[in-house]
Amino acid sequence: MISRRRLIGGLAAMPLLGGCDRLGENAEFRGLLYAAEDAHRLLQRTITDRNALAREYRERDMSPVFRTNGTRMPGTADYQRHLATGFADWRLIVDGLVERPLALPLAALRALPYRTQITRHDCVEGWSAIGKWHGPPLAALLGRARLRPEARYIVFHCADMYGSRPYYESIDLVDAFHPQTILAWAMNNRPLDVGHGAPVRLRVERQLGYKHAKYVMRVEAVASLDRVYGGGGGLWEDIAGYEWYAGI
Ligand SMILES: Nc1nc2c(c(=O)[nH]1)N[C@H]1C(S)=C(S)[C@@H](COP(=O)(O)O)O[C@H]1N2
Ligand SMILES: [Mo]
Repeated sequence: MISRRRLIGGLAAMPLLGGCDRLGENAEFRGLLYAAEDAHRLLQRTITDRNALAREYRERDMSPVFRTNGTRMPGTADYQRHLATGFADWRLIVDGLVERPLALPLAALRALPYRTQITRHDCVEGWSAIGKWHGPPLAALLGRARLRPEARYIVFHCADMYGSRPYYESIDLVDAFHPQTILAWAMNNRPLDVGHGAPVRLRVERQLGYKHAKYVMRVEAVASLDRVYGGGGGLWEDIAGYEWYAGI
């Protein structure tokens, strides 16, 4: 972030311009000060917007039917084996640019403090549904794993394939630390079912449906998305030109 103090400090240390001995009367300085002020306010507003909460609804607003979309049953042998054994030896991997990589069993994930939120899911294909989600904030997991300073994006590797390509998605750290960004293990008061992304799926409530990765197997912190799969930050970004930032 631009440090306003640093800028003003730097200016104050400069020889005074135009022979004026009172800084406040120096038009050039005032112009710079206002420009910095504007930039600061603009930056502030942008940050505030990204951190604003998505609307949360009441129980009675919940959709009677919340459809499934995209993959409804991952076909890989690995996923099928986990499903058959009730995810008993499944582990959520948190790795990449972290100090302390994690391999969390489902029971450990469910034992973490969780958030409950009733939100509206909006799919680009033109449907919406309101559902209730429970799960630990992603921030809590990243806090435990301790992000390294080079980390800029969080990548979600999923169990399902689209043809020969694995489904994946990614978000930046603003969304990763947003309070409504959770790894949901329950939906509408029940353990997450296969259609909706069992055992865990991402909820990133300020963005469109395709960002909400289902069947999350691995959470990876990276410095750049360039070398992750096709470089677009997500399967649909790579193959169909979807926007990487799908803010709503
Ligand atoms: N792993 C994975 N995640 C996914 C998809 C998918 O096909 N695979 N589809 C996406 C799309 S386009 C939408 S709209 C939502 C659908 O979530 P739902 O099936 O719970 O309604 O999941 C998103 N996450
Ligand atoms: Mo979607």
